[in-house]
Amino acid sequence: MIENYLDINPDVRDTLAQNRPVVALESTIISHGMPYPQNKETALLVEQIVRDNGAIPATIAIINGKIKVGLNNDEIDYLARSGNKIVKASRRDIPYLLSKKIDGATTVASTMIAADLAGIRVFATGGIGGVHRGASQSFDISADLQELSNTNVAVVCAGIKAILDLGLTLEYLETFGIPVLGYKTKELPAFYTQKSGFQVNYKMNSASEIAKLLKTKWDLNLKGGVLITNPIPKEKQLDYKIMNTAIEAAITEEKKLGIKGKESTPFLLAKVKELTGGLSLKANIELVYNNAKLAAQIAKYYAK
Ligand code: PSU
Ligand code: MN
Repeated sequence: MIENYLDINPDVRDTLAQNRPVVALESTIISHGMPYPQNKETALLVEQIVRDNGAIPATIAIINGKIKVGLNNDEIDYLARSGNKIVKASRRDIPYLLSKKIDGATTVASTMIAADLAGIRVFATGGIGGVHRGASQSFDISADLQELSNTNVAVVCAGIKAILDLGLTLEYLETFGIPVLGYKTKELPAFYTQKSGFQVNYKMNSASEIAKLLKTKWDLNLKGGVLITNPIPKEKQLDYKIMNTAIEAAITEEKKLGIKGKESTPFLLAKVKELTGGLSLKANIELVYNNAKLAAQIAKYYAK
C-alpha cells in the first residue's frame, strides 16, 4: 500500500535494511529558502558532508505523485532551479499533491513525516519554523512544531529561525513535551548567532549522548521528535544586533506588503539576505553544513 505513495531510493533502502546510518534532508530549504545557484551547491555539498561523516544522505521531496526519499542530482537541480514555482509542501499539502501528481518541496514537518515512513530517525536542516513574532494577532505558528510533538524524528538545526519569536516557540515546545537539546551549549542558538538570551533544556556534550537519549525516548514510546540545536560555528556567526535590526526591518516591510501564511518565511529570509548584503545567506549555508555533520554522527551512534 505505502509503496504506492513512497519511493525510497535503493541505496537508502539497502542502508536502512542493514541498520546503517541515514540522514534525512529537506527540500523547502532548496526551493524556497535559498536562491539559485547557492541552493543547489548547498544541497549537493550537504549530501557530501553527510557521506564524509559516515552516513548516507536522503534528500526528500514530492516528485511525480510520490514522496521520494533520496533524490538524485537531477532532481535536486530541478528543485533548485524551480524555486518558488514548486509548491511548498507541509503536512496539509501531501494528500492533494500526491493525488494530483503535483511536485512539492518538503518542509521540516513533511520531511519528518517522510523520514518516519521510511524509518529514518535523524534529520538535518537549517532552522525550524516556530511561533512568529506577533502571533497573538496573526496566529502564525509553523506546522513544524505540531509535527515535532507527533512524529518520531530528531531534528538537528541551528535553533529556531531568528525571524521568529524564540521565547514563545520555547513555550510551545515545552507544552507539547518536545525536548530541546543544545550541542555543547546551554544557551539556545539563534540561527545566525550563537547567542539568543534563552536557554535549552539540556546541554549535551557528544553525539553518542544524544543518540542514547533518542533511543530512551522512543523505547519508552514517548511519541514525538527531539530538537537538537547546534550553534553556528563562532567564526561564521553574524552580529546579533545587526541581525535583529535587519529582521525587524524585514518584518515591517512584510506587514506593509500584506504577506502572510506560507509565503512569510521565504519572504523574510530573502529580505534579510538583501538587507545584510548576502551575509545571512552565507551564514545559513555554513550552519546547514555544521548540522549535517552532527546529524551524521548522531545517526551513526543511533544505528549501533
Ligand atoms: N531552514 C532554513 N531555511 C528554510 C527552512 C528551514 O535554513 O527555508 C524551511 C523549512 O522547510 C521549514 C520552513 O519547515 O522553512 C518553515 O516554514 P513555515 O514557517 O511556513 O512553517
Ligand atoms: Mn506559518
